[in-house]
Amino acid sequence: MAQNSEKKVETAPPTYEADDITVLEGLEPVRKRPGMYIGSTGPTGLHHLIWEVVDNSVDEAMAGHCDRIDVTLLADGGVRVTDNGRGIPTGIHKKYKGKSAAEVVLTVLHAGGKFGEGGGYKVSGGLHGVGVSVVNALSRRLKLEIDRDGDHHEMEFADGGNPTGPLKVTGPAPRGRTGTTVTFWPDGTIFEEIEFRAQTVVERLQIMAFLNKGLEIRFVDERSAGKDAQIFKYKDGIVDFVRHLNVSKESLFRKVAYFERKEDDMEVEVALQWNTGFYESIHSFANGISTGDGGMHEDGFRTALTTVTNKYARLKGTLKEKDDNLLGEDIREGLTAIISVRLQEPQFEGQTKGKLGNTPVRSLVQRATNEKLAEWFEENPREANQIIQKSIMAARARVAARSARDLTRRKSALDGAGLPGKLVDCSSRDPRQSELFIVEGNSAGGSAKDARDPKTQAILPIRGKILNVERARIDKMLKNTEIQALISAIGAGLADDFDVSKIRYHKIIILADADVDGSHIRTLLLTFFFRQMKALVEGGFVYVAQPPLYSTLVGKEKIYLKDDAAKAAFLAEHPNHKSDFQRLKGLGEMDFGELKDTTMDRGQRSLLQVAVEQAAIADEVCSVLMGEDVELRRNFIQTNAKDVRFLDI
Ligand code: 0RA
Repeated sequence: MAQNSEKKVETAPPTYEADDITVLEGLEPVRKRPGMYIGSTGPTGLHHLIWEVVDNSVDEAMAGHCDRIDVTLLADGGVRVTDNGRGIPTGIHKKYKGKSAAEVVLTVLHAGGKFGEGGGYKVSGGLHGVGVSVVNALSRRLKLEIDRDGDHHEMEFADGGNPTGPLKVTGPAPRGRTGTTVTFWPDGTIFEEIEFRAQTVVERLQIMAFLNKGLEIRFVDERSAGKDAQIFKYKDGIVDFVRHLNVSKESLFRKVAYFERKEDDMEVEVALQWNTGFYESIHSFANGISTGDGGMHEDGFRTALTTVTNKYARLKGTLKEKDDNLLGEDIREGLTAIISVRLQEPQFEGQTKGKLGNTPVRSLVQRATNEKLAEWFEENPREANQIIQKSIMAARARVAARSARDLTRRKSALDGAGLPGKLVDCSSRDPRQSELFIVEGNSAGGSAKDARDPKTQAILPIRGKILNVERARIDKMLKNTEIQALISAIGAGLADDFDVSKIRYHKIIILADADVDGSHIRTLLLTFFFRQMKALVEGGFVYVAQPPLYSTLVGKEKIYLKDDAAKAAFLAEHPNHKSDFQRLKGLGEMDFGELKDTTMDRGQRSLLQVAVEQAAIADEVCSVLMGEDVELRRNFIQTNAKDVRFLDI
């Protein structure tokens, strides 16, 4: 801060000195405590800069003045966001004498929305909506371009928001064009790293396009050659979003239900459809910001969905007087829904600020759903009946699962520990030092048994392909012997009953081949953990190990290379390497020495080579598990990047 002021006073043109001090004071707190404004200085905070700038353009679109936004990751590390809105006002601002309104927007905290003229309500995200001045404060350079009133204006800022000169007209605007372009280069002294991740940006932009029907958002990554623009534009908004989420699933019927309701200072839009699967996938947003922990809007929706469905089922006689009501969870089985609300001052609560706290929203969504979904059921009796039939099946499975679970509990009480017969357990009873290797097939299990450290390493061989829990209800799952073995070996229950404090091992390691079959079994296991023992994944207890593809000798030492890329890298580093490369067979054919060297002995450096690319694993699971469910995928990749770890020494 003091340091900045000095630097600024030294370099700024004299006429700008006085003004600059105010500006510096204005943005100083942001540079001093970036976390307060953007959450963190890690990757999340870094990407926040883009969301902030794009949000401003989206606001302009929501006000009806803009229908196209271009986001470009530049080869030099900058980001350019262009819109075709009205352009930030360029006139001299009354309050800040001598400064253009545009300069004020870029240099004064929270100045962005202050110019919004009346008429309609201005909605802006809570965490976002801190203003583009925050982006300026955290950039080493920012360039502003405005096309307005036939002129092209430019202004630049350096080292955290210091103007390098006033806003200037540099030429005519392109034929009748209006709009704003903000290009910024994040400050490397503030952020831990300043490289943007294209996938993160793309997924977010796509969601923004879904939530703002008709808005065209284009993305280009100029950092890699030959990448075409990705264009997101959805005529039907969140209806398209629901279709997109269900694309890799089998939908129960073709139609997507949609309704909306506007009241003086808030509005809600809901789209929903069911698939033949068994999991619910409800995504909610407030002012375009994902509310991953739900909140008032979701509560209102869930309550009304349960009421409306039971009412309809009784009205039509599908549920008889003697029948119990369907539970919410029965009705939500296979449901994909988007709930998007807009309101004036959203309150984001909870630890991760992912929960909407505004109470009036609950009533709005509940009333809207009660009324409009009842209408939709009346207008679409065939679909309504399919939903109810599916809910009834879910209710039956729920009852069956309860007795199956009771049975499992009784059984394990009788069998003492109730451990599965094929588990080769370790002798330690301390979960913190115990590891469970889940190994595909009996022969691999045999080698693993010989290679292990019997004190801390347990082996559970499983038959080729376990049940795909994505396609099975819980009652069926509980009858499956491989699943039973997993549940009892891990020892902490299942689904709602899962208690992570009871797990018998703090490392649960999936050991499967690098081939297609191995990848399939790994995916099935990860799916099982993700769906039925989520706390295991979230707590970082799940690991993935994979044997390397190659070995070669360097002198007398055997070196293992994970894949073709590792082999190529090794050859590049050792151009004079003469020894042959051994292509290792699958786990089943590896002898215990090889297995020990590559996957199970933490004393050996080569252990590192079992790790496969994190992103590849995440993608593999995601594509099977979540299909195109971008939001879920993103969450999972984040969880996964942190929590599905790779054996490390
Ligand atoms: C304040 C007033 C007006 C437009 C904007 C701000 C505006 C800001 C941004 C930020 C990115 N793109 C933007 N586009 C517009 C409207 C002033 C008027 O013409 O009445």
